[in-house]
Amino acid sequence: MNEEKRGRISKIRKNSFIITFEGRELPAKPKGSFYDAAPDAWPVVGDTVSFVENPAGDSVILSVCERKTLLARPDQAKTGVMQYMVANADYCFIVTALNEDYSFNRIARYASVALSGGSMPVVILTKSDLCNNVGRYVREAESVSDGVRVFAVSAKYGIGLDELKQYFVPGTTIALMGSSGAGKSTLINAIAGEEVMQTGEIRSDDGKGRHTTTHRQMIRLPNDVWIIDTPGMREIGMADADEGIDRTFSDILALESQCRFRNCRHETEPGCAVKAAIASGKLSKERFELYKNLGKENADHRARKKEISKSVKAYKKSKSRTEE
Ligand SMILES: Nc1nc2c(ncn2[C@@H]2O[C@H](COP(=O)(O)OP(=O)(O)OP(=O)(O)O)[C@@H](O)[C@H]2O)c(=O)[nH]1
Ligand SMILES: [Mg+2]
Repeated sequence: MNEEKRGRISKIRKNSFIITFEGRELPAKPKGSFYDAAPDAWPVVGDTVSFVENPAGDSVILSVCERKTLLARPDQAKTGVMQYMVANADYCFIVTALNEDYSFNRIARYASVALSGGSMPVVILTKSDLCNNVGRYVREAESVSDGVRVFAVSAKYGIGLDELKQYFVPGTTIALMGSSGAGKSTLINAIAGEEVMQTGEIRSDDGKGRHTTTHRQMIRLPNDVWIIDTPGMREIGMADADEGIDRTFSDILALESQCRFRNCRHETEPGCAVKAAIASGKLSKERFELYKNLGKENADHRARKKEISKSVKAYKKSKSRTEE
């Protein structure tokens, strides 16, 4: 009866967790010791957990099994705290619509976050039926990084979906991320062949979505592929993303290693391989600026986190003195 079982977290609402286990959905709560654990130790959607089933109420989550990947972003209030989004996603589908939603900058951000967390980024340009210049956008999105593949699809008309089949290998987990209204849930319905997710109209004035999906949710398709739908994100900041930024912009890193001076800032130094690449058209100035900006944002977050933890320590010290 009290045997330990293993299932996957498919949904979280406030502090109420749902475990998917042998086709059933079990409500569950983490055991008490989680309250003393680090924030990233808490279960997130996609996690495999060990638990004890309680047929009469909440099952008890005992531990989170080792994660293959973990996607995180800084919280929007910029308090230095990380928000852990999904675990064990082999692929992160970066969903961007081919309308006002399309943004080269945002694709690079998502790619950096995916690579930092260990997931393979795949760019999905949706609503190809609304765009008469699809090839241009595909090529531009491909230039974000050597590390990303790009597909243009129309979930509405079923165009381009066959090419995604290569990712639907049994046991694979795919998380979809992007802005509200980009078409994540519609794409999942098209992949699933039935309406498994709720979808919503975008606003007619600015093309933005209405945040139809409000919680992360994982479903298992009959072909044993796990799909995670996520709520649209307004922004995706850079934090703890050094590795992902380096991998997204690995060509720039390679150029930097060829500069004459090791500490070259790529400004006025002679023998600068980055500037030479920009001058010859091998590297676009915009992409280099983006690389610098994301790196700076990432470094600023680290500095802020340090500052916050210093003030928390100082506060705790002064508090313990007054209590003595
Ligand atoms: N023309 C066209 N419209 C699409 C396509 N895919 C999605 N849409 C429409 O875009 C709107 C938003 O789609 P959703 O799937 O709800 O978007 P979402 O990314 O899940 O949005 P949130 O849940 O708010 O994050 C809906 O009206 C869809 O019908 C497409 O391929 N072509
Ligand atoms: Mg949705």
